[in-house]
Amino acid sequence: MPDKFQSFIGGKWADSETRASYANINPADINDVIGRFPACGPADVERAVESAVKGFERWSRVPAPKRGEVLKRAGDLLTLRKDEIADGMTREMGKPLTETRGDVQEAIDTAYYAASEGRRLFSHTAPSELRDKMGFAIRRPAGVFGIITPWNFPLAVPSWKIFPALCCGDAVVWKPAQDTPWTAVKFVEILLEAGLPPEAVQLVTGFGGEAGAPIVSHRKVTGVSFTGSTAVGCRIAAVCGEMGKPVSLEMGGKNAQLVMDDADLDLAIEGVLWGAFGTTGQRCTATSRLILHQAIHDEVVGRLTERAKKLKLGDGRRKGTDVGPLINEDSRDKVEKYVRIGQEEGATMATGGEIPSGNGLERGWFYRPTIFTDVTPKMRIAQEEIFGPVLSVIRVKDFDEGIEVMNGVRYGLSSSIYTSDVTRAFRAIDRIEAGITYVNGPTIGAEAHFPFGGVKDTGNGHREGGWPVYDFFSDLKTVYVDYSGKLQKAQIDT
Ligand code: UN1
Repeated sequence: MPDKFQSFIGGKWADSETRASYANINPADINDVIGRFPACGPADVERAVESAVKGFERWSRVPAPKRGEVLKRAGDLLTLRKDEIADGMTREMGKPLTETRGDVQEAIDTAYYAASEGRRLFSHTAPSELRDKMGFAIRRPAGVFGIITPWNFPLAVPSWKIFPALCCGDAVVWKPAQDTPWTAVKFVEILLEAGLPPEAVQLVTGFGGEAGAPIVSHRKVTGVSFTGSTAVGCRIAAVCGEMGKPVSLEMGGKNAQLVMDDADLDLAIEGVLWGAFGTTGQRCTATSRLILHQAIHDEVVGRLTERAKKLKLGDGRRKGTDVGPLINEDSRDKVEKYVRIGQEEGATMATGGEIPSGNGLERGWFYRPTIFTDVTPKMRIAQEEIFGPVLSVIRVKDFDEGIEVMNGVRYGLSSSIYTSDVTRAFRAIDRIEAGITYVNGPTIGAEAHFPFGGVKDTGNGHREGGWPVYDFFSDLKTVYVDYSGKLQKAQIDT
């Protein structure tokens, strides 16, 4: 019998009202069932939101520095349990242990950042235009937030949302991806152990249609923060738009690394291997296009292909594994579909393009790191997000064409340029249409205390990470105090 896990609703661990549950499976070995988790539905969401409203009343009255102390303890507990959580996270979503340890570390960093923000939560003040009058804005808790998160960073991405929300005094109703409920259970356990009032966090496991959608449309849910696909994000935004709710969206990417003729090629090759095939290419920041200056194109392709062939596929919990499996069958099918599309479009497959077997690989959703060359900018494999270990290489004649190709997609999350020319580097920073640009580093590796997010179809103007996210999760109240003892009229008593 597989282990049975529960959601956390109404201040206690609970099954779904309908008792429906689903199996959570190790993507590196589909015979390994991690456990059964509640498949929650609208009735569970109703209970969760009602309870979160009470949690908000209580938590929002705790002084912000004290809220920060709870988050500090959560960071300490994550630090103590880093290896255990990384191990379980790899088991449930596949990326190698070094990466899941990084995922936990990102949550720890975010916890400590949020903890210290409890003693700031700065806002604005400015001199009044009138005598004997003062004006300032104060930051206030905003309400109950719906948090909907993906499986590729099962702890880091939720922590980017949940810690700042809690720091601001909000309560959260969290629907984690159906593929990574185990990590979510661990996160909630830690929040409770750290001293969070139970009703301030609600964990609703299950599927988007049944468990996610009712959170988004619930009238007592103040706002929604979502990371996932552009298609789902836009549907969520439509509902929030109708209801006048704030919504923060972090969506698709088609990130490129541009390598110029003056680049350090060793560095550029290391960078693209990590950016394209780390997390099996399943990051919204993953490098899925490599734009090469024609002068170094053949050399980079030759050396990169050799290196990619040597990447070791396997169970992420086994030592020496470079690349884990895809998250599930649908994701691998999608990768296979795009590889076929690439071939039909006339791109050349330099390596990969197959499902591996042997050494137990047939038990998981593995796919060989794949590189397409002779890709032209309008091909679907150069335009659409694949979310897997597939890299499209595009040759350009110069810097201007490189930037044009880089910008010629609907997304704008991350980007990278390798060059030793400082002028080119700054021109690239200026001209690349993306929320993040790396110089001489791959497209992945965002740090917890910097703004994170994208332009164009990647986002809707909000940022996570760093300080901007605190704007999203709090309200501003502007206060005017007139101590003149008479009626003063702004704009009229000039
Ligand atoms: C994501 O893929 O959704 O910069 C987040 C990075 C990580 C976060 C990725 N720190 O690649």
